[in-house]
Amino acid sequence: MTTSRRFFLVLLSFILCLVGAEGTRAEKSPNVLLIAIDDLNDWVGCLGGHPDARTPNIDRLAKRGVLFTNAHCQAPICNPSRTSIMYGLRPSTSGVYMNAPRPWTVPALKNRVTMARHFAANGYLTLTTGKIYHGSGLPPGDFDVIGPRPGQRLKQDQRVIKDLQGLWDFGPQGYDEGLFQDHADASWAIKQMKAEREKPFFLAIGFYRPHVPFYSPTRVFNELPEEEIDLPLVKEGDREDLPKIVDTVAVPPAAPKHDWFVESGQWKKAVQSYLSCVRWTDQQVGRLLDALAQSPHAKNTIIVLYSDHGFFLGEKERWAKQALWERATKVPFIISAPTLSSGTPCKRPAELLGIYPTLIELCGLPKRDDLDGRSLVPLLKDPKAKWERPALTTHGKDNHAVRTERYRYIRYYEGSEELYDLKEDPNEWTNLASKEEHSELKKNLAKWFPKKNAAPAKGVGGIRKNPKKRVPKTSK
Ligand SMILES: [Ca+2]
Ligand SMILES: [Ca+2]
Repeated sequence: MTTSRRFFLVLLSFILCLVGAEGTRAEKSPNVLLIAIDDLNDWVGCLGGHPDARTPNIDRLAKRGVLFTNAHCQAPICNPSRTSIMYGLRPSTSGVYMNAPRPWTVPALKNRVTMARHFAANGYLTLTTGKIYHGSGLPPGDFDVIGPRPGQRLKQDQRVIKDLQGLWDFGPQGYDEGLFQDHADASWAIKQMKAEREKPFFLAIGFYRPHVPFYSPTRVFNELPEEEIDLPLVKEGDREDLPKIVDTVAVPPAAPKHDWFVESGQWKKAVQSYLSCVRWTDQQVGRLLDALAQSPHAKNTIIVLYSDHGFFLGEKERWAKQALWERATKVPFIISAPTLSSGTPCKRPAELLGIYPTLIELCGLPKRDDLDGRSLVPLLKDPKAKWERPALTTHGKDNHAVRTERYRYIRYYEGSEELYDLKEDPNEWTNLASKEEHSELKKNLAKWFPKKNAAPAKGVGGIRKNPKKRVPKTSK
């Protein structure tokens, strides 16, 4: 063999070796970065829910992925929404409707395979920090690596509003930014993402803000001056066309009454504090995105960002969540998949329940036939694809809202109804349910309500002992 021929063969084998290594890397399943945000409504820049929302990082993720502009939670309160996302089941299937019980204590759910467990069983390293399920608890067997497990409140926190109790408080906090829980959780997640790993990762991080207390660092708080903040729109007499049942079904037990915010002069400061928390959380999202971009996993990681449900700050003269109206059900929801992302927003109704089957499809995991949701991959490929399914939200047994591209139809367990035309009435001020001309529309929308409504599940955990103690006195 001549020297040149030998050199050629050595070179060829070197090239083949490189191609082989590249091939192996390309075949490695994509990583997943799941970013959950707590109680964030549509007050983010890319959804336009509030003119003073400043979320450049969530907005840049929206541009490189698919932003679902009509996405809704399956339950407008933490525990059932997160249960629905992670177990892939509607509340009407699981029977988990409220903040009790924890799903992993429910005998009927014991053999259900959660999203994290399905990834763990199929070659993934599963990691988590912050609030993925409700509270700090986790189902046994979901995660291989578990980061900080904090609560909503830190010992450094200083109470701001003297009238309020429990988690309800808002305003700036002066301690070091690195001590804020969401900052610390992001730092932990960043460290995990930087590591070179044999297995692909499924990393779930849950930010606590803007959940109450609305505490953000003084620096962030001062960037949104109170005098520049717009209050959300409230129509006088808006509640007059609501069915009576909403006064029992759609009342968050721990939230102060709207009258208190108005009469105490604290409404604007509460809105400012919430927006500051949104901005602060967005900055933590930005840190994650930057770290991922600089990591070895930049080109092979799917990012899913969502909030567990929305939040009222005075609209309909009410506060917090636990209602079947738009501001409580609509959430930011973005999926950025390196091979699919288009940057075109999707207006089709999307359910958070779809995350589990979507990730199964994107990551090539074994399909499951025991999930309630549908994969959103067709909409990731073509955000304008035909999509007939509405988004369904359930609050308590047999109270449901169906949201299509245009309408919201709510029906409560005792039969009372609400119907809104969001195209003409984006604030849901005019309840059209009693109009005869809409009876056919209501009949068609009602077909989407679940046929079976499971009895409330029995299990352990999550019951607040004295919710009434947290409500400040009001004039009523
Ligand atoms: Ca929540
Ligand atoms: Ca009304």
